[in-house]
Amino acid sequence: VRLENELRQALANEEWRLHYQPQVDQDGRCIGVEALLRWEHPERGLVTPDVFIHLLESTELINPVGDWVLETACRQLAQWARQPAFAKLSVAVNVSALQFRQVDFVGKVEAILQRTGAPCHKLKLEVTESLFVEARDDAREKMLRLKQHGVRFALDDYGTGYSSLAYLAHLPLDQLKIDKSFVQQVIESKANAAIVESTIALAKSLSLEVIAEGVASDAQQTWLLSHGCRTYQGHRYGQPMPLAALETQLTTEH
Ligand code: G
Ligand code: G
Ligand code: MN
Ligand code: NA
Repeated sequence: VRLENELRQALANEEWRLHYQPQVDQDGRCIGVEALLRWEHPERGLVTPDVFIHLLESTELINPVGDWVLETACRQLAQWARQPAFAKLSVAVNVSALQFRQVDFVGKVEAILQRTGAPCHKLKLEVTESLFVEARDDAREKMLRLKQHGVRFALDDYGTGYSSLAYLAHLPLDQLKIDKSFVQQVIESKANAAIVESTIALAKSLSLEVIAEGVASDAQQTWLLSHGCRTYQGHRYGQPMPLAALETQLTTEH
């Protein structure tokens, strides 16, 4: 209960932060980032989402906090669009199913895009399979409305949920994100290698982009590249980090 009350105060106290994790191409060039929510607690320090996301969801605080995340990410996107060194970056934002199911979700995103002036085609929304368990047609309709502006969609944590090939074909997705639990064992485990391989093939046959998450070593990248996956995210390229650290990394890399 104490944590819940503190979460209720966190927005007013300006304790939310976004960290950014690089997403790179096969040459290691950063092509985008994933925005990841952090809570800067006055006593606990920096708190990661595994501690609080489920509480945000069960209290519906996920909606105002999710609005803050989208607004902050889009403001950053608009700012990067004006700087040649960062203009090509896309920003991926996690959207929980509850947030997506708000009646006015599409209108909210449209208003944020307009207010911030963010380039719509650089915004990628990461959704999970849980979104499609119920109200799949509603989800599809909302996605199509946002896609008219150029907003893109990634399916996060692919393979860990209620994967059904039916919804993959039915939904207007742009990218599959192979979950880190498979990628981390891709060298050691034949089963995980088979899952990753078939996911890459599936993405290709559905004309979806594919990104591997949780890439931690050169050997994993080499394996992924040789199996046709050319976009990566993981500690090999950088942890989630504050804005200043990301900008420093990107400007000193080349
Ligand atoms: O950054 P970290 O790996 O600790 O994040 C753990 C999980 O928390 C992520 O996989 C993601 O699903 C979730 N998460 C991170 N940031 C956000 C956010 O802004 N909104 C939502 N809904 N989930 C997030
Ligand atoms: O939204 P999603 O669950 O995909 O968020 C990605 C999470 O994975 C973030 O919490 C991030 O901190 C974590 N992560 C990113 N790269 C790596 C990695 O290389 N190894 C591990 N263990 N975790 C990672
Ligand atoms: Mn994600
Ligand atoms: Na994931």
